Amino acid sequence: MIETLRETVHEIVQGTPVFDIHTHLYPPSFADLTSWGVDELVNYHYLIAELFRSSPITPEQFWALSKREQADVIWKTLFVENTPLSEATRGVVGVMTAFGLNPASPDLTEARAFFAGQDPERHVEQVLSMAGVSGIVMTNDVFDEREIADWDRDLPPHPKFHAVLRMDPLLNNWDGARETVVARGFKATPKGARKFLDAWIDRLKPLYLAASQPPELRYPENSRRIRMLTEVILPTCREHSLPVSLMIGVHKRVNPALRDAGDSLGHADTSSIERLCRDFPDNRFLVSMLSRENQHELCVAARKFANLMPFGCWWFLNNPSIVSEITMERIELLGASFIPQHSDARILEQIVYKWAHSRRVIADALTANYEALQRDGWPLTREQIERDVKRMFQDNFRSFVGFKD
Ligand code: RAT
Ligand code: ZN
Repeated sequence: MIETLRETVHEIVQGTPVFDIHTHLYPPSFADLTSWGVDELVNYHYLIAELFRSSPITPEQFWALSKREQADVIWKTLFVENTPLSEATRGVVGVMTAFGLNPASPDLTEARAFFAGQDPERHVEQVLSMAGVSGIVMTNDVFDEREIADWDRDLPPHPKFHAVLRMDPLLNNWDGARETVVARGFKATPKGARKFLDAWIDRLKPLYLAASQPPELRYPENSRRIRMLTEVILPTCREHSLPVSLMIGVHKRVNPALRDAGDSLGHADTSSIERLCRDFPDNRFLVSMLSRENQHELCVAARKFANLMPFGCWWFLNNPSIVSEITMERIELLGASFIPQHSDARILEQIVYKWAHSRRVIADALTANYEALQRDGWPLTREQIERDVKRMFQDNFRSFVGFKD
């Protein structure tokens, strides 16, 4: 098996459908929120951040342009005048190639015509199949007006798009959150916030509750954030038997002029996560941390607490060299008991490149560890590899959230 091990692992990893546990994608029925096509792809906020490093355009001038004009500026700067070497630019190249479009085109005319000709529903099915994705987990921010408007239209659920109740303002900005809680008919009290969450859980049927957190998250702490977490969110999760996802390490708007592209990161405190897992053994915590420096600590914390599930290589970590390093240390410390990746896609077609890139790196990391295992005398079989990959791509998440379909 040694000679063909790499090919076998790659083949299995390519062929195993993945459940994409955190995205910002929506089905076509969410008219204002669904996002696909070349103008959106090129306007990805990861690329907007890169634009200003290679063009004299100022953020103010950029934001004054129409979306189409913005895409044209980014295309000319990052793809015509420069080589698309970065992960985010390479991603656009991969998507164009996957759809048979010329990634070295001087402009976006051909790509625009191609995407304009797609039927949205059929396109979603095709993209999911190209990416090898069996299910998409959305991010449903119940403090976002557009999101609320779509849910209030009582849209029929899409069989492949699953809801997540996202609630950052409850933890990070109670003064803003209370207005929404009151507007939905609940009191601006911990009890009211709980009822607000109960009502949204009934409506969304989410797979988990989620919030992004700054690196300053500390537990225990005498703060509004920690009271909201321990007295409202964790009891609600227990009552509904849902995990909470904490995505930790974001410094919002370090450069406000860049808007969504202006966020950065910081090193967070992993021992606070350990204390939460210890003090709330009946809660389950899905945790992703943004700083590279937190990754080893998070693996060690997960060895101590089975109610902690590390997931994904998030945002600034989703680059092949870092995904490789993180996946290796996770396998070495946790075996197959973690969720290696999520796409975080904001634009539908991104799942094609994000999963292609991640699969390649995950397969290489698995190959290295299977090779070592064989060297130590283990009789490795194809069925074992299939079982491990399925566990990482599907089963760990399904059993952690209690999802069956
Ligand atoms: O990766 C991203 O696109 C970020 O802007 C965030 O959306 C982050 O993933 C989040 O969910 O907060
Ligand atoms: Zn995200």
